[in-house]
Amino acid sequence: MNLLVVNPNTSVEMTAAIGLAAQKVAGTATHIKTVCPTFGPRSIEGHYDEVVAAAGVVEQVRAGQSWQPDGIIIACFGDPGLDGARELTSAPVLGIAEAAFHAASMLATGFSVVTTMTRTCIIAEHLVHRYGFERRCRGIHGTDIPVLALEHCSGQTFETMVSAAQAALLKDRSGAIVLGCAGMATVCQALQNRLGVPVIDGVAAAVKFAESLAALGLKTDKTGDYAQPLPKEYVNWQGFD
Ligand code: 5HY
Repeated sequence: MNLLVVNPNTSVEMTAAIGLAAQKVAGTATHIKTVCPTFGPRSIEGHYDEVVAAAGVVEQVRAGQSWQPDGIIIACFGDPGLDGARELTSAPVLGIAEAAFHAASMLATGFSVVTTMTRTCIIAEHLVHRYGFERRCRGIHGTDIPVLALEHCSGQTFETMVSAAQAALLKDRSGAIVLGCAGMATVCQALQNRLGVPVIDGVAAAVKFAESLAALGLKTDKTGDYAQPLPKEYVNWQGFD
């Protein structure tokens, strides 16, 4: 099967790292193609970045249709462009935050999110409510680690994540950690070894969930609000022809 992984930021290095993280867990019969938008922010660290990144996501989902993906993953913790992407295809489209929340909820009665810039915590909070995980997510914690600092995760950066996760587990009385950035995928296993609790990287979780949904022959509902976009003129945008 084919899985299209879209990194909504335009960091070539992070796109490659996300692709490796996806490939690492993919089944032998799964082909992974990892892309990023042709425009937009190098990293997504707030509402404005997300607006632009969402347009980049639908740009890449449209462009990726010729490859006939069996599943699509939006590899940014804000799940930007998720609903718009679901309108463009019948293949399952998974955001890494939604996938990670589901995985964590099957492993512990409560989980904590450890993310990057503190100002992005509100975005994760909105997603917790949007996806209905208020009873399971016990806390969302910023580390003020810039997203691009994760491209070369130093020992100090790693220890900052360990300390934040340890404090979250104690404060929230939670039993699992959700990583609040696709760029954290590379340190997921090392964190889990240090913390002694399940640590969920949304990229890996989304890949396995997408494989399962595709293997079950399950597709996105196209009878309601996820039906194909209505044909219309788009000014200075390729749009949906
Ligand atoms: C991400 N930003 O996963 C998010 C993390 C965040 O560029 N990739 C980004 O802080 O929202």
